[in-house]
Amino acid sequence: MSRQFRVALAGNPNTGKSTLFNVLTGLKQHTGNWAGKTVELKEGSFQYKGNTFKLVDLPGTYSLYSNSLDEEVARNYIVFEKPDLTLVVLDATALERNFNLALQVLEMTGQVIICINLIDEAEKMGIKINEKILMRRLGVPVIKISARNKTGISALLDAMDRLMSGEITCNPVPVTYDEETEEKIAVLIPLVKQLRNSRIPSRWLALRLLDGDKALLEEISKRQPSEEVLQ
Ligand SMILES: Nc1nc2c(ncn2[C@@H]2O[C@H](COP(=O)(O)OP(=O)(O)O)[C@@H](O)[C@H]2O)c(=O)[nH]1
Ligand SMILES: [Mg+2]
Repeated sequence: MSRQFRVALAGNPNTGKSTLFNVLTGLKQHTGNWAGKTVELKEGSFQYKGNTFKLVDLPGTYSLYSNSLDEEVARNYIVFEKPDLTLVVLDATALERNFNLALQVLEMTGQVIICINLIDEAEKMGIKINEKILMRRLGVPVIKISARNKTGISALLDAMDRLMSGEITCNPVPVTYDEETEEKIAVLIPLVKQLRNSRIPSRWLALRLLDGDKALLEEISKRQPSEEVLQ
């Protein structure tokens, strides 16, 4: 039976997200306004092995908190719209900086593939990336690609297909914080879980609460019936 999957593309600005989006979707794309806001999200789709993959190119951001409308739109999409899969596109020449966003996404959803893009540039600079070690340490597939040169795309499509069919699974390794933070997280998680209908990842929400993310609380209030609003 033919299935349909929603795939979000996340990453820092200039990591080649739109280039990858275009490679995957070709001409089948349109721009939609997101939830009445001014941020435009490009949407497109493609078929692979009989299944349809609907892609959304999220705004490029350095983090996914509530610092800007772009960050809120990208974060809301991942947490509330729950795509079946999120592709995190990283710049191979600036991995350390890029991993910040990757780790944030991994706290929000376990259904992730890491695409290390601009691998051609990294190779020119003599940067060697061992994706097998990264895969083991992160617990999700890591694929090296060059969106511009269209290399690694078939490996990426194969990973997407195998993840969606359940042939492979993600087991993201959680980031461990200092003892004090971990104790607070442990107190908050059971409370956060009591929220009826809450499909928001509890550890992530606990962390956001500890960070005092008021904009997120407002978003949750907007999206949940009044009696479930966090006090
Ligand atoms: N060398 C190289 N350049 C790339 C690659 N992918 C994208 N680019 C270039 O990087 C720049 C930013 O790409 P874009 O797709 O707009 O990035 P976005 O901001 O993440 O959407 C453009 O000039 C692309 O042509 C790649 O794999 N290799
Ligand atoms: Mg772009």
